[in-house]
Amino acid sequence: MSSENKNIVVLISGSGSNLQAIIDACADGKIAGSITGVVSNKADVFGLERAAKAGIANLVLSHKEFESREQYDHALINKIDAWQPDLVVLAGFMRILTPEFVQHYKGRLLNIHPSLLPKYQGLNTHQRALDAGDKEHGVSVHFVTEELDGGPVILQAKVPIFAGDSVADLQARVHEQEHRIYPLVVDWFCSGRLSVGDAGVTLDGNVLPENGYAND
Ligand code: NHR
Ligand code: GAR
Repeated sequence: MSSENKNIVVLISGSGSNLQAIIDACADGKIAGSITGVVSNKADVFGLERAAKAGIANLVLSHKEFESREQYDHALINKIDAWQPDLVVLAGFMRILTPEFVQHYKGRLLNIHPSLLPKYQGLNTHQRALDAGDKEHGVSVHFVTEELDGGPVILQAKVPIFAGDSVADLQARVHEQEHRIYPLVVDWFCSGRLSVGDAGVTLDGNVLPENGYAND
């Protein structure tokens, strides 16, 4: 394990099961970093309890208290930067971020999106995959850019869709994969193996293909 110890800030809006997966991986020494703070845009979500239980600084910054997205994101930047992040991780964070925010964390902002990007950018991905009659679905970890769910993909995991699956079935199957791949990608970044530049995403000095690492 690397001796580096990067600061990670995680943004959530809900249950925080991906936050928990990252907390657990840090505790197990599987991530060359530690979470220095958690922000939720929603009060009373379970993810905040997870952070508190792990002894991680956390706060609510409600978008409802701001007149514009620009003002909200400006305040969000100030809160996040107080924790001196090397990496900012969106883990079920449900607010679209302004270009100013994205630019500020350029190259150190990750998202996990519940579809096989570029399919199903935006919301309700599980329902849309079912409606389309897809035979497979999955999840993508990507660097965030101004283009919503359009930033370069780092790693994807696929799951099958079975006849009769409900949204809840599919969501549970995807979640299982999310909890495997997100901590892994966070560690790649923290241990200095992963970066993004003009050539695209680089892992261990190799530029990755469009769909990320080892995607068939
Ligand atoms: N911001 C930028 N600039 N680029 C991305 O790729 C982003 C982003 C912010 C969030 C996560 C994303 C996802 O994985 C994400 C990626 C929220 C919405 C949305 O429509 C869309 C995509 C994602 C997150 N949010 C509504 C809004 O008006 C609010 C919806 C709600 O509160 O339930 O911001 O899917
Ligand atoms: C995850 O499935 C994540 O992929 C998805 O929200 C869930 C959050 O779960 N993200 C989005 O839909 C972003 N628009 P969690 O709070 O238990 O980590």
